[in-house]
Amino acid sequence: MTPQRTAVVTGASSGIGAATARALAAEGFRVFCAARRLERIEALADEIGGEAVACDVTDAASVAGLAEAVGDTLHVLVNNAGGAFGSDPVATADPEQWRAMYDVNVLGTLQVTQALLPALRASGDGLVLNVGSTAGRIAYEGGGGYTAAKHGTQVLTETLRLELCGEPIRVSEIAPGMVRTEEFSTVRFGGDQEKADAVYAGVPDPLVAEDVADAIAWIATRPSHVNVDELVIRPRAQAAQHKVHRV
Ligand code: 8X3
Repeated sequence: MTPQRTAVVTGASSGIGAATARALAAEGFRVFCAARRLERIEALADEIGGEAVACDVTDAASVAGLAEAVGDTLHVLVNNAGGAFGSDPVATADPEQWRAMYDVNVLGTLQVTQALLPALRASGDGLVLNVGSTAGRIAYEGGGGYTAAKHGTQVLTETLRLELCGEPIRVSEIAPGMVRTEEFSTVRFGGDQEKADAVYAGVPDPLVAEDVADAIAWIATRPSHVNVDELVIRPRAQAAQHKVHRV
């Protein structure tokens, strides 16, 4: 019997991360659900027969703990932990918010990838799948810190693919556009639910976390020689960042 394939999903406590953990479990993976909020990931791990690992991706010691919990081999790493903090223009944005966005979206991805690369290599068939954003493809007003960070995620991904060429590790990025999740926009606007709701107002069908998770599971289940470099995914109503159909 072939041993069960394993996956790590960071930011698994909600949204795209939680949906991805469920989707990969449904594909037969044993999933390590990593996030800071232990209660949430324990419930998820119970539900899907996975493991909960408390992890703050911006903390090196915490990431080392994740690597230890995972052990010697790993097939799939989904670097999903990330987020946007604030929406101020460049002229007045808080550098601390920019630092925090770079920290989680870029350095978090870097640290977790570095810590788990040996296990991915040891599996003989690894995949690093970074959750970027359409914000990593374009600039928009008020998005400076987030777009800069997600451009960073994209470049990190491309660089890693070049550097690992010849090794048994695929490197992919998924770049979602408008996805309505329970927390993303609320966190971005510091808990202002009205502003958060306005993002999706009148949009017939924004993507939901499950749509993105479905695409991630698809990437992760292609044959080993197939590397999906990048996959941009948006709702039908969003033809481009500034071109959103609202009713
Ligand atoms: C989220 C997409 O449009 O808020 O990563 O930048 S957007």
